[in-house]
Amino acid sequence: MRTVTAVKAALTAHQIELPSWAFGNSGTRFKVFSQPGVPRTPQEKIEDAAQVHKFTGSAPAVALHIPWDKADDYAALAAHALDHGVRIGTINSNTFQDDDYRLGSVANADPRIRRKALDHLLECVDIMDATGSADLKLWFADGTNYPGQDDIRGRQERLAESLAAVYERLGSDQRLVLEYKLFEPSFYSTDVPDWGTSLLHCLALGPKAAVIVDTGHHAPGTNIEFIVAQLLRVGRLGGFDFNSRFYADDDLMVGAADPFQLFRIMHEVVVAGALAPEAGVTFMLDQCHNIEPKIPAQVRSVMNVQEATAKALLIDAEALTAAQQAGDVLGANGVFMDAYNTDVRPLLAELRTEQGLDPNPMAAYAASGYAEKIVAGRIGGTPAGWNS
Ligand code: RM4
Ligand code: MN
Repeated sequence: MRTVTAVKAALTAHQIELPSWAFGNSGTRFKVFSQPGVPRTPQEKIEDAAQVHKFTGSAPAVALHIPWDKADDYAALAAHALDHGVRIGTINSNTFQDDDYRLGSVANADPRIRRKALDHLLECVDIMDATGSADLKLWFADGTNYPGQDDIRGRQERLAESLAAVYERLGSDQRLVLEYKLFEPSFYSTDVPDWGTSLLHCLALGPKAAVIVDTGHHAPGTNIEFIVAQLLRVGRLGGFDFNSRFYADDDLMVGAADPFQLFRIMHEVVVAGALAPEAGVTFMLDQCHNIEPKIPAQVRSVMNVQEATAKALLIDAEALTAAQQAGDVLGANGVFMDAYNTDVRPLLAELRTEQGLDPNPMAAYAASGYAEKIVAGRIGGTPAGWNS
């Protein structure tokens, strides 16, 4: 069993990456509710992300989404992040918000549109060069709505060709990470619907390609920790887009809908030794805060991940293995549940105090006055949101 010191050391090393878009306005297809004080620029999104790191000590990277975070000077944007105590992480591409992509982007039958999508992805790698980002995250809305609409195999070939061109452009320290999603916006066939399809493309590309597991992108009831274990086994888990869902891709706060599932996922990460940054698994949040205030929602999400991680680290590995090997079904499950049912909040509060942080990040952020400051100060300009 890990000592408390070892658990704290593992939690200290664990890093969570924040999505810039969580700080802008968002909503459903029915309505985007605007909140006062939301950022108007990528710089302001980074400043808000830096607040989350300031109060949790565990969120030192912020992912960008291009073109939502388009900037004239990306090296300057990276310097701005460093000035605020964070760094730019994953670069997320966007090939789903242009009229040209009605029938798809990199898998489109039209070579002109495929070229346009590829050029965008290559531009994202240029941005990574400027920001020092290691990962290019690809999620494609590509697919079809009606049987017979397009050739399913042909679309895979076109996709593979585009991916190979991006892969070719990567530097030695850069990765392509390919995210899957079972449906939406395509309703009949999606070109990268599952981890198997993503993995097949990654294997064909080479070692710098890995799969992203977005926890909201599965059919209800899917055993996500099994997928995580499988990808870790073959060294192809690039990272997570964490969020929670009750129905489809709800993008709610991670750990809100199903903290037990998050614990089971983190257990697979811990047993694979994949928690520390050197393991090459990114722990990103991909969330939208439609009705709740955004910065504290991100703070809460980071805390939820930390709580699940702490519980996973507290599993008595020797006792678990012994029970498993003895075929002791109830004993093994008991060891597992004992860890899950441990209240780790005092341990995390103690760790934060040792790190020079406030033991209660939610209260500390609320008392800091930052929320009032941005509401008063961010007047004029266009609030950031999905379409800006
Ligand atoms: C997609 C997917 C991507 C995210 C976009 C906004 O459903 O989860 O990761 O960048 O939404
Ligand atoms: Mn995602």
